[in-house]
Amino acid sequence: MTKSGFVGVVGEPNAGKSTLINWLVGEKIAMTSKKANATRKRLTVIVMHKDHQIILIDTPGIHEKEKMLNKYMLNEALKVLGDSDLLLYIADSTKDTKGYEKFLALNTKNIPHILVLSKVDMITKDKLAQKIQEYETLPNKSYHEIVPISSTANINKDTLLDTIVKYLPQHPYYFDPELISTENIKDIYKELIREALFEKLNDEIPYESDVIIEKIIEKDDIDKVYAMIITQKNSQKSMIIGKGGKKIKEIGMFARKLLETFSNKKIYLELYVKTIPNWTKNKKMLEEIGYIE
Ligand SMILES: Nc1nc2c(ncn2[C@@H]2O[C@H](COP(=O)(O)OP(=O)(O)OP(=O)(O)O)[C@@H](O)[C@H]2O)c(=O)[nH]1
Ligand SMILES: [Mg+2]
Repeated sequence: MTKSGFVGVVGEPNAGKSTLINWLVGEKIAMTSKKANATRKRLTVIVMHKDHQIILIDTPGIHEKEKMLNKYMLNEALKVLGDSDLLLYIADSTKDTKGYEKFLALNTKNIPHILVLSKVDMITKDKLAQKIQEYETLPNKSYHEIVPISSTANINKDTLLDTIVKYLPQHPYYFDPELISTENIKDIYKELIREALFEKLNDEIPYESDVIIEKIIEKDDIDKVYAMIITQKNSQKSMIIGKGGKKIKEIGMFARKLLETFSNKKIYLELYVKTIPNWTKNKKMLEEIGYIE
């Protein structure tokens, strides 16, 4: 009677997808940000619940923009729409229903989905009831259930996990139940360093920057991580470094804490910055960073 399956986590940018995944697995593994369009690539996280295995796939927010990088991001989300056993559509409860209506048009394979109303700690009970009503009265709605949650205020975690399991297929475990992710350490560290860029930099800089992990030397008690931050313009490079190296030091300290919390080890982190003009629009460069398949 074991159940196991792939659960795509989709929704608009900033809806709270990555925060929800970290909350369900109980580890800070996916990068999150108050700025939208943070996640760029799929990320697989495995959650065991009552002897069932839920394989969650984090995705970039569904949005349309012209840049090649943004097209790649949308494509990542669309692939997961087609490939999953079940979808969680994460809808920010403080926003309108338009994102969900767009999703319905994209879900052409009619993959079963649960509508997860996120951030309910930010609204009153009355507003929540009203929001649920709005979704219930949509003529073409096709979710199996609505589950209101808050990842930051820890509301309805077990209800959500039980609901996910209810719609999972019967299947033996796909992965070792000890595993929390199929990603390699390089990709996880890269994302956590990207979170530091999103946290510490403003305007277009986080969107026009990325991280390439050059080398990790793993020892029992310490990981030495050598990473390159790439950005599009020399002016952005100067901002990332900051006066007397102040900014890059802040970025490094913030990133190091995230890496240490994740790995439970001491981290030595060396960062340097390189300008690569127009890398977000350059197919070859995107491939090198791992964004185009
Ligand atoms: N108050 C509140 N804030 C939340 C909750 N969940 C997420 N957030 C905040 O919403 C913002 C976006 O969260 P993310 O998890 O990065 O959103 P996302 O859907 O992964 O965004 P993209 O990767 O850009 O598509 C962050 O500032 C989170 O702290 C919640 O339950 N309550
Ligand atoms: Mg995200």
